[in-house]
Amino acid sequence: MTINFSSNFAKNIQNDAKRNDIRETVSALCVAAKQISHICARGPLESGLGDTTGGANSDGDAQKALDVRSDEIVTAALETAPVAYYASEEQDDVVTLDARKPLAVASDPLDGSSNIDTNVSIGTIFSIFTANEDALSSFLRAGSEQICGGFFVYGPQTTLVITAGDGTETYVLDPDTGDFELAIANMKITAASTEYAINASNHHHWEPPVRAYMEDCLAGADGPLGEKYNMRWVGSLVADANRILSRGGLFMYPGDDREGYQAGRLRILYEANPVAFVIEQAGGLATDGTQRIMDLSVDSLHQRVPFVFGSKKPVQMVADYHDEK
Ligand code: AFP
Repeated sequence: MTINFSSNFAKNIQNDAKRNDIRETVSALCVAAKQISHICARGPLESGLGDTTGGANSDGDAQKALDVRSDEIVTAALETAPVAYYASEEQDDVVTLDARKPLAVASDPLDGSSNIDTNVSIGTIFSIFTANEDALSSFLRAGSEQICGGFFVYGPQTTLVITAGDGTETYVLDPDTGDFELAIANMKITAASTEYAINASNHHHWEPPVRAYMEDCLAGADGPLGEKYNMRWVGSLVADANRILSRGGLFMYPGDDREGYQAGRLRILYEANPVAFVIEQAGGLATDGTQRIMDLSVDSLHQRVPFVFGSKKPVQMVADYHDEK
């Protein structure tokens, strides 16, 4: 046993067999997360974690050693679970594990690669669907079809933030027992917040609505928004998302005019959709600036999407700035 599920977890999944399939798959992901967490905890004692392997993922990002190792660990764990197909940031195409099995899992096995060598929180993101006959169509579908989603954070604690469509929960890997224990049930994000997360170094590449909103935030209490704003940017989506779940806030990775960044940097299948699922289930909002992320069509495995999420009020305000454009 690796995780002590709450009595609430997946209780809305009427079909016992599917509920058990989800539990088995999440348990397998917990086994993988424990291994990755252990490697992260050893850090520089595990030489070369942040070294590039010479390979690149489908997006052209240089693959780091821990990216590839995490992908191998997640794949091996899912081979023990009721999972037919696996789609990963580190694999160009869908991997068929066993086409007879009922589920499909998409993952960013190691989120926040740029922070690997800096002892800053990184993580693993996952999204679970019911498998279709065909491998690819099991993933080219709207995020609203997810049956479970979440992410692990490898930080001061190793945590799991997860939803199966009936609220968002946080589990902590208890170093004394080696099991994931429920720590926070039914998480709720504050509706209002004056804290934002964006990579401000891209300011001059932003579209006018994003630039206008950010400049009004920076204008502070004497500005049009009449409040002092604060900023945080970790460079690991899982860490920024976890902070926003904990104390509210706004995250933005908008599209911009850099080569290849017209649709932002984050991938809709295994980064934006699972994070949007946990954020919405905790009472927040998640959009591409205007549209609900989980309503958007997914036309390719590594499709990028502008991503705005967090407390309802600021996310809605960003949409208003786009409407006023
Ligand atoms: P990966 O290293 O897994 O691609 O994750 C990094 C990331 O996708 C996400 O975790 C961060 O929020 C974002 O990129 C950081 O982007 P910048 O390096 O442009 O700030």
